[in-house]
Amino acid sequence: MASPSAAIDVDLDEAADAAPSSRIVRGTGSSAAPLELASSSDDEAAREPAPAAKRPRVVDTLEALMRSARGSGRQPPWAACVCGIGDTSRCRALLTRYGCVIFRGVATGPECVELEGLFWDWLEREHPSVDRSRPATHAPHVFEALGYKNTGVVNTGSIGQSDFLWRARTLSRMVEAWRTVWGLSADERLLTSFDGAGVHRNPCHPAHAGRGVRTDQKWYHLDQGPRQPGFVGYQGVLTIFPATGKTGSTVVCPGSHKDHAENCARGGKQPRGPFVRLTAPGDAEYCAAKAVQLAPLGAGDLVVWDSRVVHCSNGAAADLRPEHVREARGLPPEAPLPSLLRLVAYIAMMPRSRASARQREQRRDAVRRGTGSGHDPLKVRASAPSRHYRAPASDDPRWRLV
Ligand SMILES: O=C(O)CCC(=O)C(=O)O
Repeated sequence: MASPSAAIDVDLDEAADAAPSSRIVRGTGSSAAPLELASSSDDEAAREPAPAAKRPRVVDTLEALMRSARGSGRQPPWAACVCGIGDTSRCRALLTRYGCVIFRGVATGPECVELEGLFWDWLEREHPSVDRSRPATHAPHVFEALGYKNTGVVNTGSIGQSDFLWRARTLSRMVEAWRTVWGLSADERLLTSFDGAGVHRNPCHPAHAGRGVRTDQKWYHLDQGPRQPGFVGYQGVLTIFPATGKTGSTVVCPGSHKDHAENCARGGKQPRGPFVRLTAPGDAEYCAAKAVQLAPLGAGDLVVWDSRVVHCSNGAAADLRPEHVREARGLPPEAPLPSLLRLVAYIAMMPRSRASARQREQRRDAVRRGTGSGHDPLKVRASAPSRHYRAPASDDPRWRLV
């Protein structure tokens, strides 16, 4: 098994990567510091490390972070795996090393505002008792029926074919980011998952306080089981609101893709399907030693990880206070609190050439009928479609990703 620190042995300009979201340079990839991997036999993209005296090494900082986080019950924020869109060699190096990568500003600020509006359009149509401007209507009986109440994952009401998800998938920088992940040329086509969304309400909001809206943390898992050894694909999360260590974010164990077989088997686990919970003896220790929150993230940042990476999401910290929320969202001290703390779109793409003719037809059928998929674009699901669902017109751009 790789030691926790071995997976983090990289020299980066941390100031750029760990910058609060308000200071993150958008859209240019310029916050991606040069990647200087320490030489190691399993790093195809390894380069010579920089002289040790020139810069602090992230391995030291990360070990210090993990030490200081120990006992806090919360994974330390870490965002050193930033890559610019189009930088395929850095992306390959980060994915090889950590199994995860962050693209900043895949959606612009106005696009995030539009995406949030599309989410509310979907929610108000599916649940007419909800009014986006009246947080008292964002009630437990509605939100708990959207999918998994413990994690905030939404998978009902044809969300996977909603305008919200499709707008996010068809953003030009989204497609370019996924091209970067796969190292595709401009003429190679991608296809997308029909996955859902994640939504967390704000436990500090007066309408939600005391109503048990805080979602779980440490639900460590894999979405790729032992029957699929080796590389299969990637998963992704587009965050619509800025995220900090306090508000909650995606949690990953960097480098854990290298331990996939052990993670599937540790403690006598015998998982049958792709979903593997890390709750067996020894799992908690493994995750505690390695897990970080990918934070801070700005609105519109995309996180992508290898499906063999152990991951989960974090709900709000137990000590989250209104000022933490306002600070994360760039709101003045007297501003009303937002009802939602987190809104994310799950998006996984892969080269179209990986789908068989039969899988492509199943995917077209899913779009016609309004059914979705999980993280794997090749496995459509026979979920009940929304009665409000209407298939897109034959010239709709979304068909290009089907
Ligand atoms: O919401 C997240 O950041 C992660 C969600 C997740 O773990 C999953 O959908 O498998």
